[in-house]
Amino acid sequence: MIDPTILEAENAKRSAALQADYEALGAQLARRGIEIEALTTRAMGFGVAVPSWGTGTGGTRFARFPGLGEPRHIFDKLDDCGVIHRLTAATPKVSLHIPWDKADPADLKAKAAEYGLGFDAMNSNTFQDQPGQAQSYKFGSLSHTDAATRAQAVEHNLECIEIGQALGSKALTVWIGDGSNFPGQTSLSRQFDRYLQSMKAIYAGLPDDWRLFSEHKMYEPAFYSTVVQDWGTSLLTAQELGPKAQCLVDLGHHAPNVNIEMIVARLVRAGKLGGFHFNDSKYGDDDLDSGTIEPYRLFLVFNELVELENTPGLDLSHMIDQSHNVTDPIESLILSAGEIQRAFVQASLVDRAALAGYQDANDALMASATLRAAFRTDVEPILAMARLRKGGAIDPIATYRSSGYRARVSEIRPRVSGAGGGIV
Ligand code: LRH
Ligand code: MN
Ligand code: MN
Repeated sequence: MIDPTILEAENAKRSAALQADYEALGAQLARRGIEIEALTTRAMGFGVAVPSWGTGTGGTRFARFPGLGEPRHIFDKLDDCGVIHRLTAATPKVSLHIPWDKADPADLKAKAAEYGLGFDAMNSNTFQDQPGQAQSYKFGSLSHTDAATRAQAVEHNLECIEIGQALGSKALTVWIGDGSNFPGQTSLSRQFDRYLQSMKAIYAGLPDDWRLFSEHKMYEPAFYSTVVQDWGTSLLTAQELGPKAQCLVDLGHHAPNVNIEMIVARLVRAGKLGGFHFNDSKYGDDDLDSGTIEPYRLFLVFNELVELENTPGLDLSHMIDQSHNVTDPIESLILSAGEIQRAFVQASLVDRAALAGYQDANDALMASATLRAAFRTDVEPILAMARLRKGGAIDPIATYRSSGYRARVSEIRPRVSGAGGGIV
């Protein structure tokens, strides 16, 4: 998919500069008592999953403007994920959405294996009706007033687990759009009881080595109330279900200015943080590229994760969940994987002993300065070196552009019209 001679040539153009930058950063970090090689090893061990649905142009509810070479189906999407991993060497897994990605699991596995890809959490979809579906989700799915509709939604989730088992996935993420648009439309308490009852039925079908992630979101598509609207409801759900149930934090699913890093710390404390959907946002669930709007917030999330990384039982699924409207989705996903990895490495170089000392001494100024010293450090040479050593690209976007991949696939994949189209 990416011609190795192009990759090598692109890396050759940049390797001398990288070596010089890496040595300079190494010397600078050494003066701060930090060993650069330890950070590079950590960067090399870091991975974040790509969402299959992120490889296509998402669109908004107003319009969709497809690009060239839009993936036609899951196998094209896996090709794109293979390219992203080849260049970043940081996206070893793909997260699938069912039924969007429904195909013979053996074929999916074989295709992923071509690129050395595995599968992260499966995502169910009971927020849309599918052709031929008996019951409609217009008024909800797992929390619907009608038992047959709830049963259909439970059955779909069980099917996602079954597909995921065949693929080697180990988790199911459940996000529902259930809620209400008007005060009084639904009983807030009875609706939640129905949701819990359905989730218990899904949990009962969960294999022993699987986890069930509940993903909260403040609003949208429901605009007055949402059943799983915040981390409190998500935690309540996970606690009521049992040890295999945990919470998934999508960074875009909160009110503006909510202190997400604090939610992260609380969920780890409760033993209930299961994973992330990384993206960035300015206003709502904008699904913008990670680290492009509030990079410091992303860093602060990773600061908590690194501080708590030795918490017994902590095993996080790092996943991206983005929608791309004006960029080539492959480029956006490459960029995001790098920004997420960057936040992880920056958080890894926080002087934790100094920070704890300043915190204990109530030295607010020096404590916050300690965090910012890490955040301000340009760790790009570490990220580039990690990619190079793993066979990836020093500059993945430039290498992707010179590979001609998009032009090549656009010859095979038919042009898609966005005319008249809204959100998928
Ligand atoms: C909901 C959500 C959830 C879905 C995905 C497509 O906004 O974040 O994770 O599965 O978007
Ligand atoms: Mn999400
Ligand atoms: Mn979302």
